[in-house]
Amino acid sequence: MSEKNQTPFYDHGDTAIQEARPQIKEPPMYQVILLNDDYTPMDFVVELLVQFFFHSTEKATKIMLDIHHSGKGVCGIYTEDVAATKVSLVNEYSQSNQHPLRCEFEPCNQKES
Ligand code: TYC
Repeated sequence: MSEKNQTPFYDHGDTAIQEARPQIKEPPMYQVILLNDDYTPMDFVVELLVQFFFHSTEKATKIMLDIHHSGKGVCGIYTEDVAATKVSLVNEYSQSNQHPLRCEFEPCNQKES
């Protein structure tokens, strides 16, 4: 573009400048869920909750028992890529130990069915 075509800007000291507000939004969050089954040993689930989700042994035991009684439970809440990575690592670890334990993730605002 040639400089001739551009309208010159003269500030006579009466120009009001409004700063744009930063367009920052919280990322959508996902909950990582463990499903109950009849075969995976309880202590394997507790150790997994400590190792992959950094819960204390006491909290991990509570989560494991909650899953055992209710069918599923939340291990932690993360951004999408962190949740997806945790799910892959946990499922690979369970499979490599020949346990049928299943881990999934879903958006936090998803309605319960
Ligand atoms: N129900 C299993 C048992 O009785 C224990 C268990 C708990 C398995 C939680 C999976 O996500 C799970 N050995």
